[in-house]
Amino acid sequence: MHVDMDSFFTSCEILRKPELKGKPIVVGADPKEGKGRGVVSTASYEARKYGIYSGMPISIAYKKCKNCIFLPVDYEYYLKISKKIMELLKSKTDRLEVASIDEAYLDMSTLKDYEKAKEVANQIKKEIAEIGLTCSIGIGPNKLIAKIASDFQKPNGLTVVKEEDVIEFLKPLEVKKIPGIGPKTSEILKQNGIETISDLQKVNKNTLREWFGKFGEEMYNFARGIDDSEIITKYEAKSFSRENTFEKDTYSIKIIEEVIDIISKELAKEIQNESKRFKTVTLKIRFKDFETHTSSLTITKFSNSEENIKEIAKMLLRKFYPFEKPVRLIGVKISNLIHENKIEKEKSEKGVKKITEYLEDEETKKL
Ligand code: TTP
Ligand code: MG
Repeated sequence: MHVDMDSFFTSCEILRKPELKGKPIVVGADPKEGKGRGVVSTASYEARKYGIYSGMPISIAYKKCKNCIFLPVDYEYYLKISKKIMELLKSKTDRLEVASIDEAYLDMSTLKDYEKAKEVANQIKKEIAEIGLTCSIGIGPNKLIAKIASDFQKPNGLTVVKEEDVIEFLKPLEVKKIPGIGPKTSEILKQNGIETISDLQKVNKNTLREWFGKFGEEMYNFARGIDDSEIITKYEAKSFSRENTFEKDTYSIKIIEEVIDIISKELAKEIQNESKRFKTVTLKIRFKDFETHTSSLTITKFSNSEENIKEIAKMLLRKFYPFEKPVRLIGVKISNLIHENKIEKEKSEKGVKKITEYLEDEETKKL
């Protein structure tokens, strides 16, 4: 199940100012009577009738509707309401993925059938209405279909697409309904005569791969409603990092390397606790005058070893040595992470023994 709030930012505004209900509202940058910079965050459904949509320059939105009510973004307030909604959704499932400030995926696979899921959806809609908001819900055999379905009858919609109806459901939809197909991709498809998902279903995999690389393959599957991505229940860190500001700015590589040793040990412990491995190490160096540089190195095998972090960070440090000015701060980040159980067997050595054998490109090899 995918739940997406309707015109979220403007609905939150109406919640605290009920007199705005039914009016064309635009939340975003200050239009400054048409001279404003920045964009529209969202428009109420009444404002959308004037052709105003998210991401549009605010100056154009102003031209389209001078009488619309323009409000600034109050992210903190929307986040507070979002948290309340997510709490409510959490009580309906063991597995909830908060996908953005106003949308979430709920695993309903323990329920007996689609009818039961529909009952839960109606209950969710009722409880959200009690808060004073509306949402649209999609139910399907996977995340992709649930998401497309939630968008199908917006606002305040509920759409159920069973496995056997997926292909027919997708056929008449425009290709841009597939997540990841934005204006650029849909333009390329259009130039090739592909406008609906039905058109897309007729293109073979190799052609899509030629046009769009790896995403082309995904597109081939998505056009058929195939998606095996899982619900991600907990926030997964994309990187781990630590930094240290020296008590006194220093020229001493010995002092800096000692800090790198400590940081590397902490990072290795952290990544090992989460059963993860990294491929990229980034060093950050800030000099006395706040001039800051970062430098990264990616190895070809995943590692979780303290020694590897140390070694790479120190190699990167050499790029800045001898220091032209005293060093104020040093930081190390490990990224490009993978969970251990997702690594193929032959790549699952604990660490990399000779780092130089695993450097990814010629430039880093020179190091
Ligand atoms: P969306 O769910 O994409 O849009 P929405 O909730 O306003 O409208 P809809 O009824 O079509 O779902 O985005 C949720 C919020 O995220 C939206 O209210 C404002 C914010 N947002 C931006 O700030 N910039 C953007 O470009 C988009 C798309 C959304
Ligand atoms: Mg929304």
